[in-house]
Amino acid sequence: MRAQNDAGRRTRRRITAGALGATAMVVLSGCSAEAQRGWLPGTRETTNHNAQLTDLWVNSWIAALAVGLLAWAAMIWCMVAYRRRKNDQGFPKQTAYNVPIETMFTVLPILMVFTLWGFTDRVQTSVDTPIDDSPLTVQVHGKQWSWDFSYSYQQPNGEVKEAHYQGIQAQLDGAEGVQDTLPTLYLPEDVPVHFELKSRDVAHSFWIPQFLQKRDMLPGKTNHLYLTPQEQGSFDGKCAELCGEFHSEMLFNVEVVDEATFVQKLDELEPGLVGDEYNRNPNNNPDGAREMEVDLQTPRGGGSH
Ligand SMILES: [Cu+2]
Repeated sequence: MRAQNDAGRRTRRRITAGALGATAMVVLSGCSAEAQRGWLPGTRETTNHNAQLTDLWVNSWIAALAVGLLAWAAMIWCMVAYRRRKNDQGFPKQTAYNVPIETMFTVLPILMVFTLWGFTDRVQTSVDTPIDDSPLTVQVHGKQWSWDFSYSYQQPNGEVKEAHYQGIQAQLDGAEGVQDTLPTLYLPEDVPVHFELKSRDVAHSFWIPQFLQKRDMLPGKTNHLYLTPQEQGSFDGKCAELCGEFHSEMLFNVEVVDEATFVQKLDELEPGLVGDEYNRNPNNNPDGAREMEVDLQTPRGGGSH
């Protein structure tokens, strides 16, 4: 009788293990390219950072799933193995505490959090390492509710080209072709870009979803992003910080083009740069205010002299 029970249990265990293994295979191998990059937008090659950001994302999910499967299996096993059986009476054996198990429950999660933190820190440090010699610096000003782009590009022949574009608010009226009227950020393929991110008024956030990076734009502060676009094409950009009534219309286009086309586009833009002189709150920008001869003591809209 006992031998029969043992054999049955072993078979059941083998079936369970097989089913779990098959599920894991299907989930982990990923049925499609989308699944393999964790349904993130873009591809591994869109910028020089996409591959490592995708790997961090996908591997974190695999680790979470593995921990989840272990925890769920342990829970279900407890429920089944220690269920109340027919003819059971009273309470099961009551235990107050178990120091080794409770130590494990404390130490394991701490280890897991630090492991996750370690991998995140490594990728973050690599992605955010400043690059001082980018041939292209793009100063981006966020403003309610559009974008200013100022390009400073040192061409391979050493000549520096400066050009800018000042956006006006998009009018999303549902008509076709509105996207073409949005401000367009041009970037050359395979050229490292240094973005200087600023705000003219309130907190905004610079986000090109397919580039997998997003960064705050705060009044009175400059934030930085360093990346190299590696694939030509059109991408969507948007503000990712609720910044007022028309936040949802604070959109832009991104065109990654070859170097020659990029230089040609710069020639079509307004020459020179636009700086902080157009910031709405001159208190955050005393230099710009001085250039524009704004009196810092007088509130804007008020006072007369
Ligand atoms: Cu905004």
